[in-house]
Amino acid sequence: MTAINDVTTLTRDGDIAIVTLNSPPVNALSAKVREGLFEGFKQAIADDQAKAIVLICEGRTFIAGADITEFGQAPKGPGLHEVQQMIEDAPKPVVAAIHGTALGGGLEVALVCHYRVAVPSAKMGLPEVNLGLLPGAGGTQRLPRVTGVEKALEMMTSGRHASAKEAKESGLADEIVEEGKLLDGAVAFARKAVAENWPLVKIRERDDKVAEARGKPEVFEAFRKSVARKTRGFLAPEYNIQCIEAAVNLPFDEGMKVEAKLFRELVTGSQSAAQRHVFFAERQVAKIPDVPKETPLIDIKSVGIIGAGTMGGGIAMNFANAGIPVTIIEQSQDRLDAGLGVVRKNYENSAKKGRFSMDEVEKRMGLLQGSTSLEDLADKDLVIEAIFENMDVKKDVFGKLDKIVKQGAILATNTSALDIDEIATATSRPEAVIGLHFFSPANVMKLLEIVRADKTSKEVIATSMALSKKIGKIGVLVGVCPGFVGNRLLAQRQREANKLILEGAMPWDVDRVLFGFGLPMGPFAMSDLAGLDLGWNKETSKGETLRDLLCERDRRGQKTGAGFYDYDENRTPSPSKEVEELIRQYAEERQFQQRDISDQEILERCLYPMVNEGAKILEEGKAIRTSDIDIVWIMGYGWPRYEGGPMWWGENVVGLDKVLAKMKEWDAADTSGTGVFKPSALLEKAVADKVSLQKALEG
Ligand code: 3H9
Repeated sequence: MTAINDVTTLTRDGDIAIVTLNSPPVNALSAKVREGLFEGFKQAIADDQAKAIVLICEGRTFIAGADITEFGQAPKGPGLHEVQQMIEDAPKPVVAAIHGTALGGGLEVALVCHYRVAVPSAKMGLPEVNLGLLPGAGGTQRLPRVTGVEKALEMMTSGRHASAKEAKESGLADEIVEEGKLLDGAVAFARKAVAENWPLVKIRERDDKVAEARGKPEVFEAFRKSVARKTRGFLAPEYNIQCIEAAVNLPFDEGMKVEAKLFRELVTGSQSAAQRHVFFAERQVAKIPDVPKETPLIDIKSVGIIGAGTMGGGIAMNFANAGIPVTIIEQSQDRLDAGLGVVRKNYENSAKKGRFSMDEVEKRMGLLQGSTSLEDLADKDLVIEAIFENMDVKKDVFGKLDKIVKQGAILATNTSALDIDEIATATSRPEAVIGLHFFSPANVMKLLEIVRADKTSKEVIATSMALSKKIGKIGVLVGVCPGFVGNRLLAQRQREANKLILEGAMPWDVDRVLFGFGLPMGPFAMSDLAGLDLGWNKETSKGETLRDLLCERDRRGQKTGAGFYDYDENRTPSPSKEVEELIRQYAEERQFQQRDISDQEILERCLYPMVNEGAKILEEGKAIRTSDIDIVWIMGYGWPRYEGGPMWWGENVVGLDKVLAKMKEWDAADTSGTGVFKPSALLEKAVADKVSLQKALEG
């Protein structure tokens, strides 16, 4: 055995050389790995006794891509293209042996090998698009030459990982070998290639699959249309498509030039920087400084949920989907039946859309039990209260749970607004109490705010974080404060949006600007969708707010065909003359000066206060790090990933100094006496010290 460097070894099994990489955690193509590959292959090629070469990785996976932490740094060591050329031009067969995930640059290395074998559990993909990139090591030119254009388009614009089975069917893998016997299988395959004198396949020389799409621009146009909605605002999907067009229409080397040019543009651009930030933010968020990884977890084998309304039913589905039995409690059998009926309908709709079978519907429904007695929660490991927002009622429920539910269980509330420390006082075990704030629809939305109260134990926090992963959510640990993190930021935007329409902007102006920024919809379209009469009552309406006035005219949102907007029978919105007049009159009566408001001002007024509020949340210790706030808004509110989240955007796209200057300007001009624009002390400190918010926070 020869140690090439500390991440690469070269060995020989008879006449087969084996280059092995071992660079945890994911064998990413760092300078060291590239150097190991370069030297390892050089020596294996020079070894006359080696008739073929196998490339294999140790640890949990084959190469999972370029080392993302190296982007933006000066290049060191041999370039990836150089390594690839040596492999592709090797005068003896090279076989990639794939387990885990061959992703991005990892798959691109496998694609310059002459053959690929994989175990059944292996996955392959080019997920660069999710980092705002395109495969920059020949993947855009080679993948379509293997799989054909349509599959390549779909895989590269979605970043999806294909299974080994699919890879075999599409030609990405040449053979599937027995799980756990990858090395033996790959060596046997290589030996066969030598014995039978198989050709040294260079994918770059293949033309048949791309030729099929030549002269058919409609293939690309149709594809662009099909992904337009999903990819709105993102640069990378379109750039990936252009590279595949180049693969079809240009010779290989020319296609490579297009790939290199577009890759450079993306990797130096702000979208990819933001999306790479989100990649690491998603992984950071699980790390809680004072809750070590070794913290013991409570085994959650059964769950109780109080409330079979929209929220309770949606929450229950998450656990049933993960195979965990749930008991749902309601006050009456009628409500229970109605709630479970809605859950069943949801599952049946999913089955109709082909997501799973009708048997699966029954299996999941079989995990859901209803009851009208809290006593049935006695033996549950986790109980989640999901009833309406009333402190007295919640405290009453928690007092009862304290007496009924076994010791050691977690008592959680799904409140989105109330003080969890106060709820915990209703029990004799505040260490067991935590907030699990699901977002609606709870079975769909990825975000879970995990709200740590003063006395919540580390075990309860660690278990909640682990559980969020198990049910397919991204859990973000936050502290108790009004609105927690997500809604606290939202309230800033909502307040300014409401003011802007009294100062001269129209609801559709505000919505257009925020939609254009990349959010899924603006605040007024959102209100119309949710229903303006949420919490509004005809009998008690005082006609004081715009909402009162709209509801009194039966403009209660999409469901009544009118709200801030007019809606046609397809629920397509259009600006409403009636609403415009109503707003102008309302503003006039309250002596608001109406003026022209620029799109830029709308954007700044709606979003800068969110950045300022995020900084306040950090200084109060209600979120652990700036990137956690970004994750809340990306996962829970649709902040565009290519803008990195509100804190990233404020810091890297706008500039903290600019945000601070505006906050000061608005604060000085504000006569309301509410201090809503008061700059955060942390923001002031970061700007004064010329450091990031995170740095300012850490000291
Ligand atoms: C590319 O290849 C560009 C080329 O086309 C062009 C070149 C010219 N680099 O996710 P996990 C870290 S772009 C650096 O928790 P899992 C990760 O941060 C790349 N670090 O594990 C984490 O660190 P920590 C295309 C990386 O088992 C640890 O590894 N490839 C990289 O749930 C474990 O990760 C991709 O986009 C990396 N490439 O999932 C694949 N990848 O422990 C990106 C991971 O300190 N990676 N880390 O928090 C993944 O999708 C998942 O990590 C993977 C494993 C599926 C591999």
